[in-house]
Amino acid sequence: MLASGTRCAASLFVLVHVVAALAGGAEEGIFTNHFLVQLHEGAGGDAHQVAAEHGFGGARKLPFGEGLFHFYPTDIHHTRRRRSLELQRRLEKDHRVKNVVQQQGFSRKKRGYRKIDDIETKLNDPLFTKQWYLVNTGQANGMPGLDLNVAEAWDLGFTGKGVTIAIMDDGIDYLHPDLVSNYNADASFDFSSNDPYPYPRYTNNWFNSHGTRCAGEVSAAANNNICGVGVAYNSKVAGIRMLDQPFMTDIIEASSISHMPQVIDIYSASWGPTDDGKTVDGPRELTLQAMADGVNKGRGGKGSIYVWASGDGGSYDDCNCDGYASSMWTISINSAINDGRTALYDESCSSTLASTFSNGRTRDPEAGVATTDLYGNCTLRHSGTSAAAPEAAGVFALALEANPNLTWRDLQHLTVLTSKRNQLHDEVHQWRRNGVGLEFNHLFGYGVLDAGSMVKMAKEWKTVPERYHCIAGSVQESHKISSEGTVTLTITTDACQGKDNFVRYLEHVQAVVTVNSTRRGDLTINMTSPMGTRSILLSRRPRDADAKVGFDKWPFMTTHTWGEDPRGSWVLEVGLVGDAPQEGVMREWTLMLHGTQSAPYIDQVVRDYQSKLAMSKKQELEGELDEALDQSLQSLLSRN
Ligand SMILES: *[C@@H]1O[C@H](CO)[C@@H](O)[C@H](O)[C@H]1NC(C)=O
Ligand SMILES: *[C@@H]1O[C@H](CO)[C@@H](O)[C@H](O)[C@H]1NC(C)=O
Ligand SMILES: *[C@@H]1O[C@H](CO)[C@@H](O)[C@H](O)[C@H]1NC(C)=O
Ligand SMILES: CC(=O)N[C@H]1CO[C@H](CO)[C@@H](O)[C@@H]1O
Ligand SMILES: [Ca+2]
Ligand SMILES: [Ca+2]
Repeated sequence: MLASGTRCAASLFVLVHVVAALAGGAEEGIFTNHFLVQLHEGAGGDAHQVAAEHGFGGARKLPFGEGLFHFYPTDIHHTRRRRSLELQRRLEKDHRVKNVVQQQGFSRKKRGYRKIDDIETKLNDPLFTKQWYLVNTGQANGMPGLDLNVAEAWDLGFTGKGVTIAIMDDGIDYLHPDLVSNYNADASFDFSSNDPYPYPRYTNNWFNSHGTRCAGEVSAAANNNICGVGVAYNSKVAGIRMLDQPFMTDIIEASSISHMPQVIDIYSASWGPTDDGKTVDGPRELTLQAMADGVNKGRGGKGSIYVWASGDGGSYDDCNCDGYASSMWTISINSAINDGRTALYDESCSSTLASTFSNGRTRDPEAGVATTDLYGNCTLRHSGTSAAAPEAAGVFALALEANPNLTWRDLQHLTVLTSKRNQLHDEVHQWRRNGVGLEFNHLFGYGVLDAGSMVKMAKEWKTVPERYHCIAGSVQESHKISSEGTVTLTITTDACQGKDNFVRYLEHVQAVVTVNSTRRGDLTINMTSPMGTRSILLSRRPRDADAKVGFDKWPFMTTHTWGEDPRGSWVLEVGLVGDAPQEGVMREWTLMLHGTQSAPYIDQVVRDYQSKLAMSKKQELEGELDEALDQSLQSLLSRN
């Protein structure tokens, strides 16, 4: 041990010298008052003594090899510019000292970290520095660099010009001085009271402030000395008031979602079925039709963009039981808090595509979302996944300005490719890579949106190839499920190969399931793709005691197999977990594949695309080359 330790120390010294020599030329030679000192065998006990005698503050034993110490100065923050040869020589002459290297100073920036002063756009809006979700410098004890990277998109000149975002909510205070200049009155409507003025109804607890707060996150004006700034501060915002009536109807939803689809580009919805952990509900007939029409005919055929909050039901709920969030036609957005953790109200599910930011856990009032509030006020406390969806709408507005040709599917591809793990941390679900190397998480989706990366990729993006739909197979026999045993079903498919609707590169996958049980909330369903990616389609919902309805042809959706080759065997596992024994009957599983026949990225600027993807997806690997990712990317990029 000792011998190898010594050898290690010796080679370390060689290495240190070489590195110092190499770095010397490149970096203006800043030297610190810190020394790497190796003491002769047996002199270790005197390290502090030796350090003190030479004027150091102290010595710290280093674990890299025998007899190695860090001699540090009394004043840690003081750097010197030059090598102190004299001190070096004095140390070298000391008979207890074997080797000495003065430590050079070089800079290592936190990834993605930018000082607020580095942003070229100088903004005078008083709340801008509180908007950590735009530029996170560590305000409110957050993680520096954990933000939407909007500054990079702004620096490139994209601020949402020419893009209109509708906030489908409880109205907008369109007289607010920070919203009035960006308000698009012509595209606004009040479906709660059938008039063109979606002004929020007054209540003394300001209950109807939701829409106004969401609007500010997207389109609050910049550089006007009022509140903060929107993600897309030169975009137009439309108000669609539709939440403020005793009951929602299919007509109100459908009318809202299909309101002026040639003028409104993006619809942001921060609502859905009750997040009580026992509801299974989704869009009704008219609304489904309106959504289908939106993606097919909206925006001149490029498709309306529907952004959806994934839900505030916390770990008791599963957003795949929310048919709005789990729809293929919506981009469903979850939230992280300012230190990268999940918010306690976050639901997880396999249909979430990506995440933005909101508040939670920490009591710091400045860790909330700063935005506009009712009656000309500002707030620091906007919250929930409600606050997350409009941030995404803002980022998508920047991307649409960068390339108005983007279709609704292009935007989903861009989201998958440019969202980042950054410093997101989910205590429950690991980050995993799917069969083509894309990293995802069951709660955060493909990670946090990165506006800078997205606009850069959007600028050169070529529309993805045509989309096909293949019914890969269906298992229709009844299978008994019990708490004792899981039911495992398999569908082996060629993904309609040889037919017109062959799907070779996946986008969304749906598992349409009919199952009932004596306790619906105890059902769990997992599905594994032929490339080995396991999606959790349904997790336990302890509050859901339904014993009658179950799931009736419910389309569970996963985004986690994006880009994969669907040919082969898909495995569905259905089980019952929970405290009491339960039973049920699995009656149908139909597997629906959606995606392209030709490689979606072959028409992109492959070289740039590859390096960008490599950069964005590898950021967290600290530059280590990930061979597996490269290889799977090659296969994704090559024609089949
Ligand atoms: C959008 O499409 C038009 C027509 O195909 C094309 O001329 C234009 O260059 C495209 N713009 C971008 C940014 O790709
Ligand atoms: C589930 O469906 C089966 C077959 O239709 C039926 O016999 C059973 O009673 C149902 N169980 C529950 C809990 O609803
Ligand atoms: C599905 O996966 C989850 C998470 O790994 C696990 O807890 C659950 O038991 C699985 N369910 C089935 C039916 O395999
Ligand atoms: C909480 C808060 O700031 N309230 C203000 C909102 O705006 C009205 C009208 O300007 C003020 O009177 C309130 O004090
Ligand atoms: Ca402002
Ligand atoms: Ca929910």
